[in-house]
Amino acid sequence: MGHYRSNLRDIEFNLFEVFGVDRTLGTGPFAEMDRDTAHEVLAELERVAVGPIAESFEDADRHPPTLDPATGTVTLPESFRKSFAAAQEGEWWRLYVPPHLGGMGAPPTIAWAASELLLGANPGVFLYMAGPTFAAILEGIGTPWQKKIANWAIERHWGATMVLTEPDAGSDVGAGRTRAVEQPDGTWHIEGVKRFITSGDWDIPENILHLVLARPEGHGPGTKGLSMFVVPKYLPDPGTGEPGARNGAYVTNLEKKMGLKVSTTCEMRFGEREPAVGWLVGDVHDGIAQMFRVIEYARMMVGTKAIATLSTGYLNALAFARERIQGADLTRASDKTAPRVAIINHPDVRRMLMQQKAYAEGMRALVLYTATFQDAVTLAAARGEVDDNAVRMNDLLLPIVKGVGSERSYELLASSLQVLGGSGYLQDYPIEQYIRDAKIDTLYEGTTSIQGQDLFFRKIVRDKGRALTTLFTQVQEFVKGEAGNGALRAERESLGAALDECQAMVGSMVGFLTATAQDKSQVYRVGLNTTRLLMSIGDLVVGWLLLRGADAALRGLDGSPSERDRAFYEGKIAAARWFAANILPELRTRRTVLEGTGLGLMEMSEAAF
Ligand code: ST9
Ligand code: FAD
Repeated sequence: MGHYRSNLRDIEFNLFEVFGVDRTLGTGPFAEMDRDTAHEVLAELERVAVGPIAESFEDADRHPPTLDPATGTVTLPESFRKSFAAAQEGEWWRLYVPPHLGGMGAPPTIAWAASELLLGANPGVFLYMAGPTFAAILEGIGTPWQKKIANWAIERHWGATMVLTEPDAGSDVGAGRTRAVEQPDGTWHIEGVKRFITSGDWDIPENILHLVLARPEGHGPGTKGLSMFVVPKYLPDPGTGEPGARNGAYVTNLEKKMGLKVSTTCEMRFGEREPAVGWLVGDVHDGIAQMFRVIEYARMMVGTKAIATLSTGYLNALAFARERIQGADLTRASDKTAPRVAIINHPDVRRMLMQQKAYAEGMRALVLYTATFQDAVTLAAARGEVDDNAVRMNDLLLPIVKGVGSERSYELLASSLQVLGGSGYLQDYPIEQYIRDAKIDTLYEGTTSIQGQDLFFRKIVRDKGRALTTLFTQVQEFVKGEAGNGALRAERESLGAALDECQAMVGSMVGFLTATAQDKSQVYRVGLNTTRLLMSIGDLVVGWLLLRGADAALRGLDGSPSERDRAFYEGKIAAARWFAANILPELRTRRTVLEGTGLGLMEMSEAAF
């Protein structure tokens, strides 16, 4: 058995039994993918993910890629090349591009469900698969020439990168200093140093498209002064797309990292050896908004990656807990002759396992719930309309998927390891690597601080609370409804109380913000609480989605489920009940802490730290 333990049963439970995604499968833009096809795709992908895609997970960590500084060429480990080839052979990239670019016509819900399998098995493989997705974005917003480049990128399997970060511009992208100089022929020369660029170079694709933020000469400061350029590694032949002359975008260093080692993190220098020729995307100076189209996919991907890792961490811990015999049952602890039991029988091990199960499954539901709004956006676009509500809901949920998904997964992977005792600390098991590989998820694509600020300032305040009200109204309707037919009454009450706490937290924070009209320092009271609010709304939504799952599971039990399904449904109900009883009440304390926030921490001198 390889390291990856998938949970397709729970993925499909959410898709079909909770969210009813099959209602739109096989129709409109998803005509090519009916429910049976979706099931076949996911089942086949699961087989390959657990098999050849997962195969190199450990070896590629122990034998990471290498850089030849003379040529700027990165060589990937042989084992990983095989995993990547398995993903390419299945042409899984077709899940991520629209039909007119060769896509399968999969709705985002199915695409993200598939992504969980790839990301859980071998996240590096998925990261190197960004080419078609990024090219499809370029095809949507580029000039006719750039659309041509995008089509070549898809047909010829080029790689792609997103290039924002610089030594002095991380969270503060607007501090970027990389310059863009317009040339008489309409191209641009990019000059500067970027760092931490994922997949900056690798030796499989014939070409790599870099989507680069740079500041045209004379443009203003901050993010609004940045423009986006497409800068290929090799300049393509204008007729055929065949890679021609080497362009001046080189990898000059590979970072040595804590984890996710097979995914290269590169320093890139533009315009030092040869000019780095680029084209202004769409011929418009709208770089940050254009780049956010890419960032939105990538933030969803990062949250999904983290949650996929927690899920396999939990399932590995569960398998261990069923096998490992240690100690007597607590009821017979004083009886030295009592039989020794598997550790899954110990209450504290059950507590750890249930916490992992509830969050892994609740956050999986969060990813797929978010994707239902992406489905709605796609369906509306096919009708030539904009589904404003779905756009707002997707925007609201993205920082929760990314911020909460990554923080909780990293935190709870420590619990997965803990279940294994000392064995978990060894490289004989995959969990120490899961922890190392998942830490990055709280950092890149905007740290958790950035996600918390994005949620409050942009997705709540700037949105005038519209999407949040829609979300809270849905939760409230569930609380007041008949879900579970009496069986979930206490849990719905607990959810109702948690909703009240979240509403009060948002109200207090809006109050702090309003008070800045008299006293600017009041904004610190907001800043001291944005992460708390992010995590709290995350818990509320996870609790609600788990209860929706429990409601669906109760319906499943009403039929005549197989023995396996009966246990599955009982597990769904137990997880939702546990979360409502053990996690949701914590929101009361968080609200009290939030309301009592003073300015002491900000007034304290730096020296006193
Ligand atoms: C990185 C890459 O870390 C890591 C991994 C790479 C993986 C690549 C592979 C991915 C594969 C994906 C495949 C998926 C396929 C699956 C498909 C399945 C269907 N939303 O607030 P302001 C815009 S890369 C939208 O004033 P500041 C907006 O245009 C590095 N737009 O910000 C706005 O203008 P306006 C990642 C947003 O103070 C403008 O920005 N680095 C949003 O100037 C200015 O906004 C980071 O993420 C949003 N949420 O700048 C940086 N927010 O207001 C993190 C802003 O007029 N730092 N805009 O609309 C930040 O995000 C900062 O808050 C900041 C601040 C830079 C935005
Ligand atoms: P900083 O911005 O210096 O942050 C340091 C700390 O300060 C963090 O805790 C942060 O939350 C906090 N902080 C900073 N500003 C604020 C604020 N205003 N309010 C509150 N707290 C704040 N970038 C790319 O462009 N392309 C890539 O492909 C890419 N891949 C990456 C791969 C890896 C492995 C890594 C490590 C990074 C990658 N990045 C990439 C860069 C990544 O997006 C940045 O590291 C990230 O945005 C944070 O920037 P920073 O590291 O400079 O940290």
